[in-house]
Amino acid sequence: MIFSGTAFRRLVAAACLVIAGSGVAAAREFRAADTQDEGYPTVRALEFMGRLIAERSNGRNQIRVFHSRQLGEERETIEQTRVGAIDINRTNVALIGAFVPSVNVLAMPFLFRSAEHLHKVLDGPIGQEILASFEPFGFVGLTFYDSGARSIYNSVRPVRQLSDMKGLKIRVQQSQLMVDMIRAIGAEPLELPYGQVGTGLATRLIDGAENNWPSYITTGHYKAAGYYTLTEHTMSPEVVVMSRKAWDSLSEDDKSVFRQTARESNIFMRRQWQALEAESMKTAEAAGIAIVKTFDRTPFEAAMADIYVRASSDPVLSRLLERIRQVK
Ligand code: GTR
Repeated sequence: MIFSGTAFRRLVAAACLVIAGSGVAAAREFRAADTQDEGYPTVRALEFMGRLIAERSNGRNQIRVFHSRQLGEERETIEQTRVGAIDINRTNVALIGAFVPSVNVLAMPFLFRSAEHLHKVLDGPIGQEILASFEPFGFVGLTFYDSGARSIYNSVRPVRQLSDMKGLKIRVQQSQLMVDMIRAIGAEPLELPYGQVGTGLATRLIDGAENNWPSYITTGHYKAAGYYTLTEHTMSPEVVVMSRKAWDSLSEDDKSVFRQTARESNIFMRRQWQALEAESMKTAEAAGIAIVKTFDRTPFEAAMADIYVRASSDPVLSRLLERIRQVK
């Protein structure tokens, strides 16, 4: 059927009247970015948060999750979130540390004694203060998500001692702190976006990378880099932030719904994380990955001393470090 210009305009006007008359408020869609793939716990947690928000606003607010780097690589999505082009972002603290300096404290090497220690810090006043520290930089910190501990993997040799790191080209996240860490232990760091690590391994641009068990497995990196050493050199968690622009447009009631549902999504995420870590380790074992579990970690820790010396010259960072260590 072909309408004349006038007839088409009348039709549109009539349709608008019907919608307006129905009293249904237009739903608002918030775009959320996550570099991980569909089904990864962070993506599922954002979707969970979205469902709660939709329910609690009677469908008025909707979250649309763009996983698998659909909105770009992590660093770009952080920039876009800062200017308000993306509303919500789930990122690793190591990356957003380039924009919000005090957040870097959570990525410091060998800082947390265990996942329990990390959780106590994140769930307590220090975690709250760090989330609040995002605001002057264009973000609102909503909650943290688990990311386990990061360890080094490569395709060249099993790393059993510090000297085995020498000369290995190791991909790191786009983060100065991560560059410093890998350099400190004698390897050559190379900053690459997450989406390029697979190709980097395949083309031998890099010899390896470092990540937690679930990322090592879900990306398929384990197929190209079969030596995994449990260095557990950092426990940098994930964080969910909202752009200040989107945040400022929310009513006070909506703000508290976003904060509350983000916290609930954190609990939801934690329940899945440990199981997935264990399952991923089993997948690696079944695939014949050479996992180096028992080795002397002390020289790795000692090699990071300069990073701590530099951090302690920053009064804010050094006070935070001291308080984190005191958390029992
Ligand atoms: C993952 C993290 C991603 C990304 C990635 C990386 O553990 O969930 O957000 O930062 O590491 O190494 O780039």
